[in-house]
Amino acid sequence: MIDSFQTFVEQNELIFYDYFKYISTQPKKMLVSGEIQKMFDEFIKTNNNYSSQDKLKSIIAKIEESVSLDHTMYLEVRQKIASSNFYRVNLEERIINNSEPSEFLEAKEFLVRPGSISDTITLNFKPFNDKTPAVRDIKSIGSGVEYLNRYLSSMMFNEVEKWQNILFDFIRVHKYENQQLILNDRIKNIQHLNEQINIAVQELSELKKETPFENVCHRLQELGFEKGLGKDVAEIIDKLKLLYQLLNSPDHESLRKFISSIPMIFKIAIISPHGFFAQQNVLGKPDTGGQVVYILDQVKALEKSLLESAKLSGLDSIQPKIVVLTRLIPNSEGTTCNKRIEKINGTKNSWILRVPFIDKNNKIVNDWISRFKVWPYLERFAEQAYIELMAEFNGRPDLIIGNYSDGNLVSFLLSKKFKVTQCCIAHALEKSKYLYSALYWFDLENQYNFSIQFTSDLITINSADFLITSSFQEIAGTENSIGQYESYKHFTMPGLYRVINGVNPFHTKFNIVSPGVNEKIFFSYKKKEKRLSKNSVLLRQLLFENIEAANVIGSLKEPDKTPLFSMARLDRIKNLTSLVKWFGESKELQELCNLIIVSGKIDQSLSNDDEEKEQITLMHNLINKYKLSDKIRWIGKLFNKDETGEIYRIIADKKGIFIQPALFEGFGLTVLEAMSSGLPVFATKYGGPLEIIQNKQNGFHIDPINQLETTNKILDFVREIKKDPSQWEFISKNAINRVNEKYNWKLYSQKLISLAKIYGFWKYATNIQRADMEAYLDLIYHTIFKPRAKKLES
Ligand code: UDP
Ligand code: LCN
Repeated sequence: MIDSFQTFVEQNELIFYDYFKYISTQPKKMLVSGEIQKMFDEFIKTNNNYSSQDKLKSIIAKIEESVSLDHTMYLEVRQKIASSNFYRVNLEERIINNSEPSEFLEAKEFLVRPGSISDTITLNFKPFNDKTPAVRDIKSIGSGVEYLNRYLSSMMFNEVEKWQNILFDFIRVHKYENQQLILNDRIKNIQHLNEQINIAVQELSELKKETPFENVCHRLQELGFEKGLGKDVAEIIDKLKLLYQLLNSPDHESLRKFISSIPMIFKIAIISPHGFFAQQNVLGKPDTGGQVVYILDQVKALEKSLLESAKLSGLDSIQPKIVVLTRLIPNSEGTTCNKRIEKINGTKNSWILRVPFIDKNNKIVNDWISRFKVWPYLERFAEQAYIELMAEFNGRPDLIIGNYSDGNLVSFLLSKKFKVTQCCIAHALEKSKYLYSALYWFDLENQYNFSIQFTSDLITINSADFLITSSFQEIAGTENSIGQYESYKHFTMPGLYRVINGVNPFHTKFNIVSPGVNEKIFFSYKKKEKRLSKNSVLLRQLLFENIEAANVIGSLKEPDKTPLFSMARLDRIKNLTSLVKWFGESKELQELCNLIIVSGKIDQSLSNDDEEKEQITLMHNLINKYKLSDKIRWIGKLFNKDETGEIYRIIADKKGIFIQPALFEGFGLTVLEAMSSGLPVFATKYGGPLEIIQNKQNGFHIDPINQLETTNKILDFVREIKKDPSQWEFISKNAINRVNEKYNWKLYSQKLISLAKIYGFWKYATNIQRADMEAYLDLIYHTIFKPRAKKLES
């Protein structure tokens, strides 16, 4: 935007102030972007003096929120992606002034809970955020490591001596258990290191390139070098030269290359406490979905990369180890979640380690608990896990990866205790899923405990050494919508605290590293030779042939109609009940299609999750209300992954469509799975799918709030493919290509390990500077998080 908002208002004062006045006289005193734009259209319609102009509309579309209090209006204007300005408009004097986020937040507090302002403390992260490097332009958001490398190498260049010493000390720290790596203490200082590099390079250059490390290890040790530089002479020379260059004329490329090649990650702890974490029979249970799938695939890919890089460094004898730490659930509902330890299939040395929750009376908690209620148990869980991880790893891990709010909190506690690098993965930040979830936290507290969860998120976002996200929008949204992390920048929970600069989306700690799909399980429906034929027949019968089964509702009268398919946990946000309603209210959809849903359970008495129970009842009511029983198959069964893969392909055999109607989706693995199977996908435009799918090229965006538009979009496509089946083929082929090109576990794991090393170096180099932020976070943990979590248990 060329003009600043304020200037633009002043230049067009007549229309703007009249429009602001119009908004302020509406009964709703607090509005969000969509409502503000809609009101502009209404204003123009009811006011003959003005006409709508595109420029004006585009400026109004930048207003993120408005609050009207008497004759004053407060505005948050998101001028650019991830950057907001605040304004105060005096409606009587027709003046607009710059304002502060705190004033805007206080206006909201006044509206929602008058009297709470003085009880609401201010948490301000600006002083800490200002001290850390940040990318400058929007395009670089989520590519933090590239900027950090440049920043670091320029510091090294400017303060050569200081940084040579930091690097020297850093390299010398590296050990695997008791085995020293890379440098030993024969090398005393930088000058000595430079000399020894020159001697080593000169002597090694006289040998054959393929001479293995073992043949030169004695001489290298005498010179001060240890294992870990490479498997043969060629690689050792390369590495030594790179180190020499980095010490004497650093640049970002040599820094990245050298640090990424140091063998420093062998043991990884991945933390994921909530839900049922197991390898079979769990997907689709409450709180148990994409995160489990993501982590199991991630572990396999990470282990492979760790093994490859150990081999390259000449450390074949080292066996990397990955432990997924989760909760042990004694009443495990037929799963393996009551077992302490379980090997992860297809890995050499990766494990699921389960530690139970202990209550305040020191008793083990026996049953599953909703992810919204786990907070009181996490500190005790972390303490016990610390002991068990120490034993499992025979020391400390080299990297801790937290998952979702609860896993990140445990990871914060453990990384502090182990003094290791902390990586944070959100998967889905609850804050963005519910409109005004922070502002109305008080009313939602009984069900969701957002005051605890958002405090936990604030702590972990700020404590993490680096964060990885699956998409750009997760960090900073789009031109028109705010990012999931960005939503933590300024917010208020009246009566508790208001947050200023809680997160900086431009921070270099943000990196986009998208997950992939397991290619052995999710592949094109056309690859007949890879498909399991026995499985396929049974599943086809279950989906289409109306075989009686205890966990199925509906039987298809005309099984050959185009199948509209959806699969998700039966959670309110997944919005499957709206899909049933859309189907129920469109006669034409019913004429052309059947609806196939795989989700949850069909018997609500078998569920112990309140939301799932509510959704089951609603599903039944809708099916009855719209008399859908001969046009729908609702299968309430948990499938294993290979079965799920085949289900998507069977739907694709029938030229079906996958629909993902969520009100909000953090990322959306089902979208990737369906696309890689060759299904045209219609998925929500709120969240990750907006970025996965390129509208009309390899799938379609839908607005789940707009029933008519969504139904018409699906209908248009169904009509079109009836006339011209090549349209289905076109989207199907593009969908497969999109996933193949963009979402890949191998790239993911290489990138993640490289990030862990670079941020590990950065942490090492800047440890002292972080003390003030750590103290601030500790204060928040002990004075806000902990008492609130404790209260949940009493
Ligand atoms: N899933 C499944 N059965 C179900 C529901 C879901 O196997 O009944 C799997 C699905 O294949 C996907 C994951 O669970 O791998 C859901 O991931 P997604 O990211 O779409 O959503 P989440 O559940 O994590 O919010
Ligand atoms: C959790 C979610 O809700 C999904 O949107 C993600 O795809 C999944 O985790 C994996 O990150």
